[in-house]
Amino acid sequence: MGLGGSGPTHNYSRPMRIVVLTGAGISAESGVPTFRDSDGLWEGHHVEEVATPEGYDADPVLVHEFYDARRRALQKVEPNPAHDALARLEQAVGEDLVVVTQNIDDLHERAGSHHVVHMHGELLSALCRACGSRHCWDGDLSGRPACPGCGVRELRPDVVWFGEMPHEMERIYRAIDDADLFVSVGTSGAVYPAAGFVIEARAHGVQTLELNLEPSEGTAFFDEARHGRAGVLVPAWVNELLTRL
Ligand code: BV8
Repeated sequence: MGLGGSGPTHNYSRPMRIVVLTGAGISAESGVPTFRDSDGLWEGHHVEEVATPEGYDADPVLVHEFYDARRRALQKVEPNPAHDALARLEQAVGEDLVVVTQNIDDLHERAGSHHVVHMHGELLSALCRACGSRHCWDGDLSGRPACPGCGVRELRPDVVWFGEMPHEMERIYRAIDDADLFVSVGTSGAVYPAAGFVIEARAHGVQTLELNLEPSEGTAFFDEARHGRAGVLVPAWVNELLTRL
């Protein structure tokens, strides 16, 4: 395939199936803080306080304020060239590209991507703990608004907290197992099960590529790794791929 990697090559007799996993690093250049970088989101907050069901039960106001602030900040940022490049790739290959994101922002969709799986949930959605219904939500939740479905004041951020099962795991594993290429963009590889996807891909003979500012915790498992800013690496990789497709 000439992507430099020594892994399996793709014969272009059929469309190439691609899974792209994204993390906070792809939204960093849009001004969305990452988690572990020096000024990261977890700085100042203990993960178990703001991103666990137990933390929510212990202090829902603290947790709502944490997510209300991120929801407000989201409305002040825009997609960057890395998001735009993946939307362009989707235009070229359609359903043969699936973007699996750990991010709860909506920047992939705002860039024009449609086949996006939010495995850790979405900031612009509220989940009712009483009736289980989900509602598009761009306002605050700290005021404990009533659920539009059942009227009970039990709306929580519709995000996957530590200890909770990520969304659409079967669909994700199926897409990885059937893929020709697995690309990881802007993730430190510190949080599971996402951090284990490269292993799953390798186990199914899928070519693997890391695009990240620095080597991730799982960098050794990738056939090829390119380090630098997503806003540069992703458009360059997409241009390279589109010349081949
Ligand atoms: C679960 C939503 C049961 C909320 C999040 C196995 C081993 C050890 C532990 C576990 C294990 N399995 C499960 C666990 C426990 C836990 C876990 O992984 N703990 C860790 C801390 C060890 N996992 C869970 O609890 C998960 N649930 O396991 O359920 C289960 C599941 C499946 C099957 C059976 C049972 C649920 C985890 C989800 C938690 N929710 N987010 C919110 O956002 O507030 S996690 C959250 O943190 C993000 O979604 C993301 O996943 C993670 C942050 O990671 P990144 O996105 O990678 O961000 P980070 O800042 O770390 O790194 C940024 C990277 O970008 C860096 O490398 C940097 O260099 C790079 N970068 C920066 N700028 C740029 C850049 N790259 C390119 N360009 C740039 N400009």
